[in-house]
Formats: sequence, structure tokens, C-alpha cells
Amino acid sequence: MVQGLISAQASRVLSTGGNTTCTAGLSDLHGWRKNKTLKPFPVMKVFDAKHIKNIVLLGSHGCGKTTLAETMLFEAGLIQRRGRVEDKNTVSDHHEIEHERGSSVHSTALHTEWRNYKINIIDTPGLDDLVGETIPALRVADTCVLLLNAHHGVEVGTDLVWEHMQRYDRPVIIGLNQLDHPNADFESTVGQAKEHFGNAVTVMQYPLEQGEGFHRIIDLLKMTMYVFKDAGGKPEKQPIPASELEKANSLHKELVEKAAENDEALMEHYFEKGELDEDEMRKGLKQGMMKRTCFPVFCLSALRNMGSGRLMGYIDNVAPAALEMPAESLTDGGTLECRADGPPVLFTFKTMIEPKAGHITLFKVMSGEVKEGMELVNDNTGAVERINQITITRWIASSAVRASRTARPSESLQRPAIAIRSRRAAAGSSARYT
Ligand SMILES: Nc1nc2c(ncn2[C@@H]2O[C@H](COP(=O)(O)OP(=O)(O)OP(=O)(O)O)[C@@H](O)[C@H]2O)c(=O)[nH]1
Ligand SMILES: [Mg+2]
Repeated sequence: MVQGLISAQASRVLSTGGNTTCTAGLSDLHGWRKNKTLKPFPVMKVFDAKHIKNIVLLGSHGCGKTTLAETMLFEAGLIQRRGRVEDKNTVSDHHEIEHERGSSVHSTALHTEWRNYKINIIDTPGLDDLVGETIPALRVADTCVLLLNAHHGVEVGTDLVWEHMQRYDRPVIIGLNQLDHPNADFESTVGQAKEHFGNAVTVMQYPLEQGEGFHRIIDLLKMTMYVFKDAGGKPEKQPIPASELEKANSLHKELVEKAAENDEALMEHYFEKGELDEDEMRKGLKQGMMKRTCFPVFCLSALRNMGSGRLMGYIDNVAPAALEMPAESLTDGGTLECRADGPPVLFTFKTMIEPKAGHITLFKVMSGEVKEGMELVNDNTGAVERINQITITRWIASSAVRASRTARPSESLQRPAIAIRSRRAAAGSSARYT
């Protein structure tokens, strides 16, 4: 795996700043529709970098990452029907080999939109021998969503991926999934998470029941109870039952203190008032996530579509955007800030050969704007490479769609899998272009 950079040779840099137009590769879409009802291709929305969140789904084999990704797309209305891994019709596990194996083999870049945010998702494979797919994804995401399986607790595969997560120092959200499973055990899984990942593990929600009957979640930030119908989806908000108030209030207090401890002004406020409001808590929790002193825990049943909306809401409001992340340290000792007005820098994190679409390289715009036709220098090879075509993969790479001619900061994942076609980028390579 090579890491490298391609930089713009000043004289050849074309002016940046085009608008976004999309034309769908109809033939590909057509094929796609056979097995899924897909909303007609919307006009591509443009999100500014503040409204883009890049997450990577991580966790042991079978903990539910692909199912959660499917639910996040469905909950946002980007797909009309949820696929199931067993039925070989999920959006993420679209490769033949993934159908054969019944689990993810490749990292897949997807996106969803929640309220006025775009959430880019990389779904990674959990099998240990496929960690080569997970590391580049970790490299370009801004927040890690680590899924734990509530009936297995912290697994060997979880510890393995946690080790890699340590290297990248990214903020972490913990999703406690499969709470509908008959053997689900929330308390013991949280206990194990604290043992393995430390006191930064912070309970944001707890389930009122587990197993078959799982359908109510107490939220300690909003101090409300979410009640799901059997079919899952949008929950009803109800007041916390009197029988739960004592427990909820004491856990809420712990959460407030966790938020306050990350910011002096918040701490002072807390000492004065003895409480923090939701926005103040979010501010403290965000700082705690950036400092990795707070790993918020959310309750989920991806299979029964319970809890993904709240998780996406938290990612929107609290998880950091690429612009808020610390500057990247470069191999040459320099640093690189994610700035819209910065020099055009992109980082390729995956190259693949897709049926129908051919050679595709996925990249993240680390700074500035990248435009079709631009010539950038590959920092690994020193070679000048031309950005031939920027496309958007809509779920399945083979239905690549011609993207805008310009890519902007963190836009890599804004429209997942913005690709450049360049025969030079070796499959599986990652490189930095400037
Ligand atoms: N009961 C229950 N089963 C679930 C849930 N989420 C996923 N599953 C099941 O768990 C199995 C594995 O789900 P996947 O989504 O493929 O898990 P994964 O983490 O993507 O697995 P890898 O791709 O191998 O890493 C499938 O049979 C799912 O239907 C859940 O919330 N509850
Ligand atoms: Mg999977």
C-alpha cells in the first residue's frame, strides 16, 4: 500500500469553482432497477463542507454494519425498500463474492442525507483478514462508528479494529446493535466496552427492554423516551416513565458532567447552574469526542430499523466535519489543513476495477477544489496525472454518474466515491495528489 501526494503544477491549474450538474448513466441505472425500487436520480444537491460528515462503520464480522448502512439509506428515503444480507440485495454488499460469502469483502462508499446534512458512509468488512480494506477507510473518515453486537459483547474482531483505530486518533461513536436479539445484554456489553476502551465510554441512551420486545429507548441527552412501532422507523417521543426517572436522572447527570469536563466555561456554567442545556451538552460532547475522552454509546437494532435516525441526528449535530478536524501531519514533516480556499490536494484511498465502470479511484479532497481536466502531481511517483473524469458512484460503481466538474474540500466523500479515471493509479494504491 503506497501513500502519496499529487500536487497541482501552478501554471496548469485551471480555475476552480464550477457548479454541480449530473447526468445519470442510464444504462447502468436501468440494470440496477431490476432488483430494487430506486428513487429517480435527484438533481445533485450541493452541501457546503460544514454540512458534510464522513463516517466509517467498523466492528467485528457480523455485528451489523452493512445492515445499519442499509437502514440509514432507507430511513433517509434514499432507497424505498431495505435489503437484507441474507437476501443478497443490500446496497453495500453488491459484489458477487459478497453474495457468495454472505458478508462484506470490500469497503464500500455510500452516502445518505439526514435533514440538511450529507453523511458519507464507508461500510467496511469485519473479517480480520480483510483489514487491508478497513485501514484506508479509517484514513479518510472523520468519525469512527464502532458497532458492538449486544449478544456477543466486545469480540476479538472488535479489539483488532480498535487497535487500528488508535493509530488514526479519530473521534468514536459506539453503536450497541442487535438489542432485539434474544441474548442481547446491554449492561454487560457496556461493561466490557469500558474494560476494553476505558472510561471514555459514555452511555447516551439505554434500552427499556431487550430481546424480542425491544422497542423503547431512553435518551439521556434529550431526556425523552423513544417508542418504536414493530416495523421500526420514526419513533414516537414520550416522557420518561416515572419508574425510570431516578435512573435516567442519575445517568443524565453523569452525561452532563462528562460534557462539562471538556470545557472550562461549561464547567463554570455547570457549577453555577448545576445543569447544562442540550446545546451546551452537545458542545462539551463534541470537544470530548475530538479529545477522545468521550465515546458516546447509542442503542440500535439495525435489522428492525430502530435507532438509526437518532444516531444520524447526533452525527449531524455533534460529530465533527472535516473542516473541524486537526490539520493532517504529512510525511514530509509539513501539515495540511482542510480548507475550501486551500491549494487543491486530494488523497486517493482506494482503486478498484468495476464491471462496466472500469478503473475507478476513490479520493478525498483534502483541500481546495479539484476539477476535471486538472493536472496534479502524484506525490508518490512525482508523475503528473490528469483528472479525466469525476464521477459519482450511486451505490453500485457500475452506475457511475458524471459528477460536477469540480470537487471541493471533503467532497471526496460528499458524493461518495468521486472517482478519477487514471490508468496510472495502481489498484489498491492510495496516494496524495497536489
Ligand atoms: N437480530 C438482529 N440481527 C441483525 C441486526 N443487524 C444485523 N443483523 C444480522 O446479523 C448478520 C450480519 O449482518 P451484517 O450487516 O452483514 O454484518 P456486518 O457487520 O456487515 O458483517 P461483515 O460484513 O462480515 O463485517 C445478518 O444476518 C443480519 O441480518 C440486528 O440489529 N438484530
Ligand atoms: Mg458487512
